[in-house]
Amino acid sequence: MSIDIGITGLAKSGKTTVFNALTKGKADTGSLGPHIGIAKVPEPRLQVLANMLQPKRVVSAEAKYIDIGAPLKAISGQLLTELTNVDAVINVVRAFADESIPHPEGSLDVDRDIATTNLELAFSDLGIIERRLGRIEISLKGAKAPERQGLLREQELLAKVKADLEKDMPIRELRLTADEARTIANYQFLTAKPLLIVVNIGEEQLPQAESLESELNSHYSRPKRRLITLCGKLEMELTQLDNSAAEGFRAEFGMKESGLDRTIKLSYELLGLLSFFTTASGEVKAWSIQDGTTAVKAAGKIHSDMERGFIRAEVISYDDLLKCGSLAEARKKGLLRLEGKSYIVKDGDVITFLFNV
Ligand SMILES: Nc1nc2c(ncn2[C@@H]2O[C@H](COP(=O)(O)OP(=O)(O)OP(=O)(O)O)[C@@H](O)[C@H]2O)c(=O)[nH]1
Ligand SMILES: [Mg+2]
Repeated sequence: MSIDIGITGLAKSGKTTVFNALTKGKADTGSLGPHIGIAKVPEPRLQVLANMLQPKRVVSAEAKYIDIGAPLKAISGQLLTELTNVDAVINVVRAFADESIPHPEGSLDVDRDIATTNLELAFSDLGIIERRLGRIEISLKGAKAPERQGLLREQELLAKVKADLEKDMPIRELRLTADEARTIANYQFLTAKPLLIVVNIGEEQLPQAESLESELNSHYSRPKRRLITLCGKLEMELTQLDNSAAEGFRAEFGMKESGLDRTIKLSYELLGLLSFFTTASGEVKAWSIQDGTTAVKAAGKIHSDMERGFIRAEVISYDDLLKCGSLAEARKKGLLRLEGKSYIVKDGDVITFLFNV
């Protein structure tokens, strides 16, 4: 199970270009979506572990990107389901100037376009809420006391969320009780998901990329919402080169880190994800999980049999393992801990799951 990230934005903002850059894909920018692709999650510790343990295979965690490829207000049915199932949303906003590519709104305006997409996301949620409120209304007519209570609570919560959405307040920024948050989670609302705004700049704007990013972030950075600048076109072209040539280009353009690595890392931060590693069967693998995940659930991420037949986990932190140089040495030093089902997995844990099937 990978992390799924949906790519939205206005027409001709560079969604498919950014999608290609992220997934090293070659989707035709002229073609309609949806495009679906996989990206390896950058995790420098994975290579260090591989150098030490010399496994047969090294396997990165993966993120799945979905370029919806249709305007938000036009999507429904299967495509809407696809989008509401994602874990996080990327909104591509056009900042590059190119007269040969007409902007749907007739002019470049990053703030306006961010506001427009936010409205569209909210509009999709309002549609879901209204349909549900209508159904609750009908159910209430024949409902018996216990059922009635639950329906009334849900009605009240949805009415509150609706009023906030109408005041431009996305669900991810609402203060909800744990109970309310659970109810809301069932709906997969789009404005409840972490949002990464990718401002797609032209090559000529690269020297200002950093200052533009911090200026925009001072307006747009909120809980579970962040903004980055990225030159989609250049990043897409760089994916076609080998690593050292790409590095050379980056240096020339004064780009410190690959825009793709930054995009994935930021999405991970917004989602509260961390990495753990497994080393069984000669394969060193990185996995991503939500902060706070228990050992038994982490095992389930690898295979449902491992969750069902979970016995215990043998755990060592990445740093401790590095100090020991090998798992055998770590075992000798007594640094391999035995942990049970409810152990909360920490970032960088190297884990061997013991299970029976
Ligand atoms: N000059 C310039 N052109 C770009 C940049 N990014 C994207 N483009 C071009 O803009 C056009 C639209 O890009 P796409 O990636 O297809 O945009 P999109 O949002 O997927 O477009 P639709 O799916 O048609 O709504 C393409 O011709 C791209 O090559 C950029 O940074 N600079
Ligand atoms: Mg497209």
